[in-house]
Amino acid sequence: RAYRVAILGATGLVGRTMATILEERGFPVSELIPLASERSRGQEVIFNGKPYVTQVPSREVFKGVDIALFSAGASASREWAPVAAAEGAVVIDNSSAFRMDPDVPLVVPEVNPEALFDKDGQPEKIIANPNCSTIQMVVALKPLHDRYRIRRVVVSTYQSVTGKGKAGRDALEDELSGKIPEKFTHVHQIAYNAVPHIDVFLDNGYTKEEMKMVNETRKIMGDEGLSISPTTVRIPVYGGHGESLNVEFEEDFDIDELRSLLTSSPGIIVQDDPGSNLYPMPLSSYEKDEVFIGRIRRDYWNPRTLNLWIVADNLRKGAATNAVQIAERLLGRL
Ligand code: 11C
Repeated sequence: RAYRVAILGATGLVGRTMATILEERGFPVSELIPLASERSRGQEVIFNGKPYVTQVPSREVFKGVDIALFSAGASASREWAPVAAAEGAVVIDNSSAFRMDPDVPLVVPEVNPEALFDKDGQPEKIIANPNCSTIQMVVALKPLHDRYRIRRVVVSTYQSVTGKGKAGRDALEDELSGKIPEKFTHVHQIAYNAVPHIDVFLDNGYTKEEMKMVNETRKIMGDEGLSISPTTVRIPVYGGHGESLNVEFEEDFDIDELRSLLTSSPGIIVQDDPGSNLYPMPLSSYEKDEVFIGRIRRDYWNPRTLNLWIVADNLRKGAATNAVQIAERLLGRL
C-alpha cells in the first residue's frame, strides 16, 4: 500500500530535503501534501518529477493523511501536531516542541526503534525527531555504551550555518560577498569566524543547543546518569556538523575491537586512515545519509578514554533522513 504523506514546512531547507529523501528511498507515497505558512502559499515542491503546490495547514488538509512530517518550528508543531494526530495521522516532528515530553518517544532508529510503538504494538501518534547535533552523536555512542558503558562525554561541535535554515546559509553568503547586515543572523559575523553560541543562553551558563545535547541524549539512550559536557560552536561551513568527542568508559577497551565495533554498527561509516589523510569532513559528508567517524584514538593520558571525530549532514541524518527512517519503520504498521 502507498501512503498520503504531508510535509509541514515543505519549502524550508529541511522540508525540501524530506521530499528529496522520500523520493530517493522510494518511500511508497500515494499523494504528497506540502504545507507551509501563508508566506509560502502557492510555492511548488517537486516530487518524483511532478510539481505539488503548497497549501496552508488546516484541520481539513490533515483528513486522510497517514504520515505528517513536521519541520516548521516548535510553535507550528504545538498548534498542528495535535490536530493532525486527532485526524488519524502519525506525526513525526522535527521541532523541539515535544522532545522532552515523557509521553512522546524521541527516536533515532539505530538506537531506540522500540520506542516508536505502544505496548499494543501500535505506532505512537506523535514521534519526536531529535536535534541534529544529538542524532549524529547518539548513533556513534550507542554501540560504545552497550559494550563499554560510557561514564562521561566531553563534546565540542563545529556546526554548519544550515542549522539555522535558509536564513543561516544566506547570512554567510551575504557576509562573504561584503554585505554586512544591521543585525547578524548568527549573533556575530559568521564569515571568517567561529561563534560559540547556538540558540539562547540558559541560567546554568550553557546554551539551549548544549542542553538539548545533554537531555535528548539521556532520553534516547535511556540513561539519565550519562554525564555529557557540550560546547556548541557555529562555523562558516555548509554540508554538515562536526563533533569532537572525548569519551570516558567504565570498562577497558581494545582499540582495534572498538574500531571494528563502530565499523559494523548500523548507520556508521568509519573513515579513519591518517596515513592517507582520510577523516570525515563536512564537504565529504554533504548529501550523505550516514554518520562518518574518524580520528579514532585512545586518550593520551587516560587509558579508558577515547577521542573521536564525527561528521554528518545535518539536513539529512540530522533531520530529514532520520525522520524518513522513522516513517520507514512504521510501514505495514499504520
Ligand atoms: C542548529 N541544531 O544547528 C540547530 C538546528 O532543535 O532541531 C536544529 C534545532 C532543533 O542551529
